[in-house]
Amino acid sequence: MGFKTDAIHAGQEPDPSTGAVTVPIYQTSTYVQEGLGKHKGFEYARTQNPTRMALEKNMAVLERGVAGYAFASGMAAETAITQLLLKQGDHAVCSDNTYGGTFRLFDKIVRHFGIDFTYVNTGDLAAIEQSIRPNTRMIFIETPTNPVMAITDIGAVSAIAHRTDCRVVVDNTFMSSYFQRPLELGADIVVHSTTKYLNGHSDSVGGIVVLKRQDDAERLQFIQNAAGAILSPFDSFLVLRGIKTLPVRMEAHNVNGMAMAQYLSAKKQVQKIYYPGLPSHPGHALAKKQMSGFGAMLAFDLGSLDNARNFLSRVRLCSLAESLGGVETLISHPATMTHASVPAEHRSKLGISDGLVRISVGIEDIEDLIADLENAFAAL
Ligand code: P1T
Repeated sequence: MGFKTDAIHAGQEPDPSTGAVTVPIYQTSTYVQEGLGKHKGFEYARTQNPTRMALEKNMAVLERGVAGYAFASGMAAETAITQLLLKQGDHAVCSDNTYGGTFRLFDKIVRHFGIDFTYVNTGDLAAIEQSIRPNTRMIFIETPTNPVMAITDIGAVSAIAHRTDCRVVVDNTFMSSYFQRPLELGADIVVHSTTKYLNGHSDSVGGIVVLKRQDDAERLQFIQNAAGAILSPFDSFLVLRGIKTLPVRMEAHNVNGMAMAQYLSAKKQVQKIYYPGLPSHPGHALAKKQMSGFGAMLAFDLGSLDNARNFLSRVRLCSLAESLGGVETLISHPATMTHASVPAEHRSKLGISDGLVRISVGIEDIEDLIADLENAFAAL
């Protein structure tokens, strides 16, 4: 089936007891058993829940994996991946530019279990080769990165990793499965914060992991149940519903993202702009090759904290808020918000300056968004 058909139907059958077209919210913690060892495959809702399992099957199809597992947040999903791939004495390589919370998880929690991390520019393949050790078990990449939209070649990194017993994990949150499918490009595991484009309406927090290897899938299913950070039935329902319109939303985001990038490129107050759809972006050619759209995340540098503060204090239609990927436009200041946990020195090396503003362009009328920003630019 085509992607749009799968987005609506994969993993979902009319409810067997009523014929309900939409997968119901199975809001139950347990299931009655007919006798000892006699049940319909459902014992306890941490282990099995039909609403969550429909979402998991749907995402396994959309990402072309063997199975998917849904978690209580994007961070819970990433935590489960570290539990799957890493043990004491192992080493992992990670993009030096990821969502700040990913760095915080690895640096402030996972590292304390005796696991060593090397942070590299994963756009630099030679740097990746050099960072690999005999005990490297995971390369974690985010592409495009949050917030400066740097692009990593998923196929090339996978080819390097697979010379040894090392898995490639791709955080696909920014592109969603609609514009980029890492498993098809060679990666082993894909993770999303479903909080963003998959759900798409800024009303649920969740995460999902899709795996290519059956052995990894079986182990992650065990971890999901044993560690227990499952997505709730209601949140599963919301994400499943959101995914039905993922293709149409992403197309609309893409159009607005490009229009916004072109508008910002022409503003004299913008010192630098980061959007992979612009030919001036260093990752443009690679982005064109491995993604089928450029999305609607972009960042731009206003030169100073004062400029960023003044600008952000004047937006009205665009909401000053963390998060991204909803139908409404959100605008944020990475240095003090999403990336505050990244050391200042490291931030400035990556381009996350005090003047950097990030925008998640929604699907409102672009003229209204531009009018809102015009008013904010007038303060600078
Ligand atoms: O917030 P949560 O659902 O736990 O997802 C974490 C996460 C993982 N990966 C990426 C690329 C992300 O952007 C996020 C969360 N990001 C934000 C909250 C933000 O505003 O960037």
